Amino acid sequence: MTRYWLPALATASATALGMGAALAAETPDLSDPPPIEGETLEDAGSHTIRVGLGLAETSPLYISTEHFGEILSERTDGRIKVEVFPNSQLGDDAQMMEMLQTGSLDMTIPSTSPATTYVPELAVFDLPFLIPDRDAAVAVLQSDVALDLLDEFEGSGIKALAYHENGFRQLTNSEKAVASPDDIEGLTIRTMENPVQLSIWETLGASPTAMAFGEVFSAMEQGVIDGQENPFSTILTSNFHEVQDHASETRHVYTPFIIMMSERTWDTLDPSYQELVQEAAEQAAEYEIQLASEYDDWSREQLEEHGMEVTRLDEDQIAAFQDAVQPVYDEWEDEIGAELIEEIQAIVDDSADE
Ligand code: KDG
Repeated sequence: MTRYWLPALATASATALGMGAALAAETPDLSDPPPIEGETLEDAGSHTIRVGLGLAETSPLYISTEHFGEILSERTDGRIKVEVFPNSQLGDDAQMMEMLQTGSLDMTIPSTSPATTYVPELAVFDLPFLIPDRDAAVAVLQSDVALDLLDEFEGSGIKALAYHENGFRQLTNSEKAVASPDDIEGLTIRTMENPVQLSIWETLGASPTAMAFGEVFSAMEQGVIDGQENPFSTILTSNFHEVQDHASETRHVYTPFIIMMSERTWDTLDPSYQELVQEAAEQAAEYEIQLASEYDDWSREQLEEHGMEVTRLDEDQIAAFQDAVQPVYDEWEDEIGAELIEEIQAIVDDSADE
């Protein structure tokens, strides 16, 4: 087990970026990364790969991306180096994907939600309460149906390598404890840049506004918005509890991340290196999903220790939210594709039977 401590320098840069005065300094006890196996590749040139992330240094995403770098470095005798830039330093998800297209950035790991600009069917992940638990999530992410969506990036200038977990999204706000859909009425909620996400919160009676992740902390601090929604690990590692008193365990959406590379960078790599990058992305994804699971309950407890009121919802309360957002399915079914939605639902049902 390993505990990661946050470097002082990173705290300073995060503060400058408006991510909160001090980042959470600690992580839970985390599994060590799996041993790096496989031969060292023959010399096929040297590369430095820059990866931009929206999340902080203590996030499962950052830690697994460091592991991705270690795999590449070790298997190429240091000839491939990976530099990771957290906290939206290089841009937000949408901007960083554009940078991949132009080749001004090598890699990023955005949520699927803003990536629907490139592959509209990814909006299936934005549908509320589609994925009920982590077993179902992992089954979906490993399915051919989901993996085929990664191939759809072909021709966009982006090479999509693998899914990572972001986690179940939970609502936070600065106004009141939310236990039922009625409590949402009138709240101004930040959503990811995605029309289905906006539709969820409109349907629930909120005033949603789409915003890049890097702007969320300041918007909440300045009272521009009342709340936002993200997994507990992100709420904690981005210090949202400093500006939000209430959280509700709504688990309303499970949108994964996609680890992606600029096609321009990809094309500069020798085929042996390309194969290694693909392998390392999949190994890092597996490690990240493990870390994300270790963060879940721990993050919620830490938030409570930091004084946040976390409202847990029982099955009936969750069902009330589920009923309230049904119109979102009616609105988006044709656009996303009824067949795709059914395929994902079938994978979810099968995972429950196992
Ligand atoms: O690196 C990923 C983040 O930029 C972002 O996708 C986090 O879930 C997120 C959000 O709410 O924007």
